[in-house]
Amino acid sequence: MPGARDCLLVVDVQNDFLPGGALAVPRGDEIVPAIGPLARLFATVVLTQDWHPADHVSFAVHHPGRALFETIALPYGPQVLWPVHCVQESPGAALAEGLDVPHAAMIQRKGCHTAIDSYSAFLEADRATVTGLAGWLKARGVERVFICGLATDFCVAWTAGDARAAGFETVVVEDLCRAIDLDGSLAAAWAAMGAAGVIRATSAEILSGAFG
Ligand code: VGL
Ligand code: ZN
Repeated sequence: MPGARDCLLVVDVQNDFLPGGALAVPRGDEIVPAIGPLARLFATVVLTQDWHPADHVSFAVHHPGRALFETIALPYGPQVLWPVHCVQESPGAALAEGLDVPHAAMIQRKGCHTAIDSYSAFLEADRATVTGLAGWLKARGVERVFICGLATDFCVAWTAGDARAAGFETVVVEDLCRAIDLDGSLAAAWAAMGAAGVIRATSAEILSGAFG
């Protein structure tokens, strides 16, 4: 069972990533009711919130002549162009209604800088700007991070890779994630997470105590 050194990180369970939202993740709504019961096993729970200014660099609308979901080169590297989503304080950026995690002590917002995207809850896309989450977790004695949420192949995968890089044991709760899957991005994300030493588990294994 999860203990004092464990944290559950719930990634981007926000209206815009649910069916009907601006950047809907297929079947993203299916995971929402199951997160509360899992979260009750964890004393430390962190929620993340994609939180972009309206003029954010990742929005295709700010790149005339470029198509939605196209990848462009920015000073820090490749960037997928997304629909306008998770604009600061908009209803789409709000946490999902059915997310029942009252004891979450921390909401880590990310992607707040106009010129830098951040799929990861730890390190922005320039791979230099930190959010401070690693320090927050370490100050609380967290050594192992369990991750669920949206989307498997973007914010979950980047967060998991950076959790490993920051020295945390990292477990992705695979049934409580859903993917966007652009051009093979889901398979690539699982391969990258595996190579980084990220472990996969199911919520049933964790809830039953079968996962150490
Ligand atoms: C995400 C694309 C753009 C995510 C956020 O939460 O996976 N994906 N912004
Ligand atoms: Zn975003």
